[in-house]
Amino acid sequence: MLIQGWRWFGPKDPVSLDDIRQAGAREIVSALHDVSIGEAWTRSAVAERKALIETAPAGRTPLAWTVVESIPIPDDVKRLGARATRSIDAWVESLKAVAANDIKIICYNFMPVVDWARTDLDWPLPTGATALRFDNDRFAAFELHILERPGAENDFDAGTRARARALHEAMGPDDIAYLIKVIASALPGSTTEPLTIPAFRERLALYRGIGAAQLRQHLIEFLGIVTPVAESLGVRLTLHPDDPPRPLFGLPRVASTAADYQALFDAVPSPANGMCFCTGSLGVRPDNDLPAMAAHFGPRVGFAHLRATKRDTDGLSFHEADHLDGDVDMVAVLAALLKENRQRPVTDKIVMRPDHGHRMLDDLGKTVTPGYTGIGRLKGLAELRGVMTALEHRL
Ligand code: DNO
Repeated sequence: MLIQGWRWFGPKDPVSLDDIRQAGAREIVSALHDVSIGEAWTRSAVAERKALIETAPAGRTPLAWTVVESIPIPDDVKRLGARATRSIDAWVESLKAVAANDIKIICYNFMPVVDWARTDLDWPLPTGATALRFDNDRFAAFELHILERPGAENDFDAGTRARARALHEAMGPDDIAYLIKVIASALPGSTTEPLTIPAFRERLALYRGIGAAQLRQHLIEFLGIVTPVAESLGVRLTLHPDDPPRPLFGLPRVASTAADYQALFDAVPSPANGMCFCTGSLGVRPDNDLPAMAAHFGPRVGFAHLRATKRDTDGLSFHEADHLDGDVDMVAVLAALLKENRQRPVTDKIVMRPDHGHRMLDDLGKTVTPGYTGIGRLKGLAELRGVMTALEHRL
């Protein structure tokens, strides 16, 4: 079995550690979310959080903090590569603080300006539950009529532009404020800062002239510096794919396809250069063959985010479906990951977590962290555990 993990946002998370125990997960994925982006984590702060997670009340199932998601990579590293020395030094300090506390998997991403992006956090499903969604027409409305990004008109076809205009004209101030909040103000767990529209424009301007080749080069330079440290500490760095896996806001993205990952592994072969296999992100592209990628990159996978997205007919919009009901062949992906996992020593098993659950049942009336509901993820984990159990069962 893959190790069953669960993302926990710390003491303010409405999902408690007992909820996680009851969902059946045993390993915690977390971060020091209160530390500002770019500031080094201290060993004592990591130790304190670890103690909070791992000190179980008498008789309770123990939990272990084994994955950090994420140590954010500041903007200047993406823009300047190895020249961003202060930010990289701070990142390495954080990496050392994490390793000193015996946490061996670190997840990070290299998306410029925005981390994961959606346009709707409570998109109604026919069952009465709600899901996260990326609607390309609403996204175009934001780009063209709210952010008013120069050049955005070239990124959308005439039909999309017309629909975006009509959508924008029908929006009231609250709808516009909601869209800005969802797109620009950093979704839960994001490794980027919340931005107002003027700040967003300034941030985008800083990337003028940086194309995919340069962004990739900067990532390679960063990895060239941090992987030897990670390797010496026995830590695996796992790069999360772009979400969605294509350029947004005219900015390049370099962790969207098999070719992207292959280029990084070829350039930096260190075993510390690993992958976070996120089926929900990679699965948005029809040209990503996920079972083949899981088989091919298996040895690089340290961590897996398992969820399923379903594309609309435009091929660009999608919503988050039930964990076994999206475009991805989850059973085939799990079969490939389990095959890899069986060959690994007990100290190096793949940790998975159920990603983004629906908002359903009692969570409909409660405060939730979008995507990170207790009940929706519990349902997802139960389904994934069922598949893993069946695949591991020798008849
Ligand atoms: C969203 C998450 C991302 C992820 C980072 C990894 O739900 O998967 O925010 O944590 O991109 O660095």
